[in-house]
Amino acid sequence: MKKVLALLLAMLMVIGLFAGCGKKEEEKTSEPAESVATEEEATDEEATEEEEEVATGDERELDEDGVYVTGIPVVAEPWTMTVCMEKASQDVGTDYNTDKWAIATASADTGITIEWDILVSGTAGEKVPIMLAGGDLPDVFFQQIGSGQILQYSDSFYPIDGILETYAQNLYADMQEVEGWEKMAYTPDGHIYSGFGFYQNLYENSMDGVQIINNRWLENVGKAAPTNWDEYVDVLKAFKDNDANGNGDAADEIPYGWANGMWCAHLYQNEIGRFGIPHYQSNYYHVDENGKIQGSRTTENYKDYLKVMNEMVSTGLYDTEGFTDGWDELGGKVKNDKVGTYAAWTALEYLGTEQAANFVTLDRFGYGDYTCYQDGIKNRTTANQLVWVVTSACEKPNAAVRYWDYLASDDKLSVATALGEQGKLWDEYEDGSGLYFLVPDATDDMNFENMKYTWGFVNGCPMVPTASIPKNDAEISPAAALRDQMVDHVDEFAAPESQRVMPCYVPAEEQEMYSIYAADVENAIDAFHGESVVNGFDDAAWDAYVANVEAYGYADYLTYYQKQYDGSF
Ligand SMILES: [Ca+2]
Repeated sequence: MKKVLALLLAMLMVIGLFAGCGKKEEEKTSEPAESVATEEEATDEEATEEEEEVATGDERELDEDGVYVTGIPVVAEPWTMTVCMEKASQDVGTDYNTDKWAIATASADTGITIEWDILVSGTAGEKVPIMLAGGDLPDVFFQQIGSGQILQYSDSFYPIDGILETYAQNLYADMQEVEGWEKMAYTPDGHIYSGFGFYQNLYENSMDGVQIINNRWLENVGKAAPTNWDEYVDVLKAFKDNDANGNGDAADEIPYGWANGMWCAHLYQNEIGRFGIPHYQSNYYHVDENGKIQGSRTTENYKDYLKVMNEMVSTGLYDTEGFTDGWDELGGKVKNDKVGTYAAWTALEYLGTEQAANFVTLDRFGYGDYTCYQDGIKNRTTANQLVWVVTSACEKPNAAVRYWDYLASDDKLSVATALGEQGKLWDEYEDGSGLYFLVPDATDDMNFENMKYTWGFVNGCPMVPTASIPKNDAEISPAAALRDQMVDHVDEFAAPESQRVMPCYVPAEEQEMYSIYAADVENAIDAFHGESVVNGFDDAAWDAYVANVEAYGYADYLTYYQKQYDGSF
């Protein structure tokens, strides 16, 4: 690989194209044409060291399909490939080749034109399986293929594991940024079918709900924001017993609002962390600090959680309607100023700027002596496993791979693939210290979501490594920065990435086995949770519940996730 790189670096310097972006410039190739050489990079050690070897390096290696192994253009003769994807419903554009700056740029630079096979929004789930079953394949499926389809129709796709170090150098370098990337990338029989996509980890996505509390209510009842469980219960009682919202009715306050039908306001996901059990991706298991999958729902911690939650709900300190409430019901209560504290993405999800300003992030604290966790995973990986999947029908598969690899050659090109041209929804600080998000004024014809999906592919970009992910800058976008500040407040309580089960390929027979017991295990757990929180339980009921869940196959259920965590299917 080093030799190929040296060859390319030397060539790029000769024609004056080389410049880096992000921290991986030594590993990256095919820099975009608008880049300029800098002194620092021109004296790059690796390049100068081997420069003499490649004195004739302006003759690039061309393969038998007329595809250059490195550099641009990618093809010796213009070539057109078909790419199939579903159009996003928010995309108000008419032509991907002109609306999406990254595609226009990549096509001009690589010599490859895309003929789009666009599926109407909402139809891919039906049409792609028919295409796969009938062997009616485009050259590339873009964001349409899941890991199950890769395993089921493996002969229909082009594995890239053999060309990672040649035609897919940039994708390969990006993949290796992700801890445990092999488990995510390789199928059970040892193949890779796509580079990763989206952002390596987006800070605001480290967690879901973050608890906020109404400062005005605190002032009305003469209390400070609580910093431990006892103070918290004291504040909730003060909210309940007084006219905390100040509307003249001392009985209409809901001290803590929650809703199992609102994705970041579930009771279990937000409260179990106070009882020493980390929560991120599953309501039924967690990974301990030794990398072992543990059943969260048959522990003494969970038994304590149930007792305390029953006490909170039965005394009205926690909302009594949370099991049946959804997004709208909780939102109605919050908008009507009935809720003192709840777990939110930000207060702006329900409230206007003025009302939202009453809420502040609550400190995170545990119950009793338990270790305290915040729902979430520190800097969790958000990279997608499968994005750009080349098919076996493709006449020049290496060229199709290199087209996508070109968009991974510069992190700014990757961000532009997601969000459009620089200066629209993102830009670079003048001192070159990084990128930031922009949120322009919206119009009736073009709201913010329309902009994102019309100018870019949003999730459908080569993975943007952590160092190059645009920042939420408070001076540029206060609403986006608010979320980062909330995450900052409680991030120390989130579990580390090592306690997360990463996505991987699951063989069909394992998946089939899992489906036999999983629903029974989860249903039994959910039923006892609801019953116990609302009506309470005794030791005999607890013992019977534990035996019941085990009889349904909880041990097998946990073994399945252990294999996924270990990558040992
Ligand atoms: Ca009131």
